[in-house]
Amino acid sequence: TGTPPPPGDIDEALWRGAAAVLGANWTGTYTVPSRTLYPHQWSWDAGFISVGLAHVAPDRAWRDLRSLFEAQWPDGRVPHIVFDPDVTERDYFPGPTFWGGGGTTPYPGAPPTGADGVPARRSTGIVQPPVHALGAWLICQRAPGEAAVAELRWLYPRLVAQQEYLATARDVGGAGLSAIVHPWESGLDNSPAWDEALANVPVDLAVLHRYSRRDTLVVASDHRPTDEDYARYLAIALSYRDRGYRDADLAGRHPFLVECPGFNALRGAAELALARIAEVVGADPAAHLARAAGITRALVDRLFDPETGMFHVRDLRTGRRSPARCVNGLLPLVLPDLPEPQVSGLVAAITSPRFGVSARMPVPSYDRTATDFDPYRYWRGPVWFNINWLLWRGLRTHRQETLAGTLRTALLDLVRDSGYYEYFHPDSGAGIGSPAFSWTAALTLDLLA
Ligand code: 9WN
Repeated sequence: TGTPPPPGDIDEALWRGAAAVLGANWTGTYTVPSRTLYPHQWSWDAGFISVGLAHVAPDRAWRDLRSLFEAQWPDGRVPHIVFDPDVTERDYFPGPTFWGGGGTTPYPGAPPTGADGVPARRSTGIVQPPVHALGAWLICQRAPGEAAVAELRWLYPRLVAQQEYLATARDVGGAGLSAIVHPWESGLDNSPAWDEALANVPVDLAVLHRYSRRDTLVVASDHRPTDEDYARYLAIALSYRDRGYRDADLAGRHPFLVECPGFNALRGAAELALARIAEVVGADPAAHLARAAGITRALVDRLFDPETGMFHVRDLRTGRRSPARCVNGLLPLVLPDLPEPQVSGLVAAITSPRFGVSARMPVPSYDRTATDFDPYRYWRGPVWFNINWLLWRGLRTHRQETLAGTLRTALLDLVRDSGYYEYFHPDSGAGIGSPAFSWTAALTLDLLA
């Protein structure tokens, strides 16, 4: 079928199945996360997908990232969704009309035209974790050559602008960490990490009822965020949108401003990937290395709790760190310069009954021992592939080879038994959410290779 054969002695059926999912979700210029649930391009999905495409179709991996960065805003932000003009408004909510405020210009501050002068695809005005520099670096490692260098030359200034935006406009707390302005920006939408900060956002179901959710028509509603969650998501998005997606004075007026350890750890990892890319394109890596070191320091100072041994989100409106133990609090493990006490804390958490990596099951999205742990509801319990892939890399970075090997086996068993699902039940391993999910397939390829 044109898919390159799997390297060496690996599970060929799993490899071909994963490649087929990516093939089916390819639109010609980018990959959708899922045909049924997410029919547009998502930002951090594109980063993970590029890592998998690098193994089977490197040209598509580069094209995917290009498609996303063609929709980058002049201020450097990379939108969390870039909408496909051929998909109807009914097929995903909230769609381009919501984000654009219904006006004729797509959105304030956004680029009026895209590549080659064609009208830009419309987008949201919020962002997602910046995993794209890591993706670009991994494509280049997997498929080096002149074409890769040319792609890196095109991407490098754009990746730098993305990081610059996050480091300046979004440093609302002034301590070197980026704030997210919406739970969707974290990628872990309804994680208990946001519960405290969201409690201060009033629920107005009338706003939600002006629209209609589409996700719960496709997936069981008790596997998705609640209507109360969605009412708050809309209120926060409208607050940002109605002020033109401007970041000045966020501290005084925006209802949701939180520092997330996962988001910032990935920003640090992006700076380290940019340092490697800089060497290839003839730029100076020093500033990237310095910025990465600063992010690690700020994470340790502001978000690490020595009592729990892990990282927690901080609400900038109250100054409080959330007590919830969520999987984004383990992600700083991806940082190679994380000091020893923090590495030990995270490894202890990962092996504890709260998150316990056993040979059978990868890390759940939330503390298994918490009273509100919910094995079905999205980011409040189920196992997610992208997060576990990041933890697998983090464990290897810190020479935890045995644990990394256990995690890899558990991840591959999960897809072999259940399929390339969006998320998985943390006890039975049953697939939940969308089947044929792109990042699960993409990262399966990377784990196998
Ligand atoms: C909102 C696409 C995205 C992922 C997110 C995941 C989910 C969207 C939704 O799907 O979020 O952005 O509609 O639920 O939480 O991480 O990028 O796969």
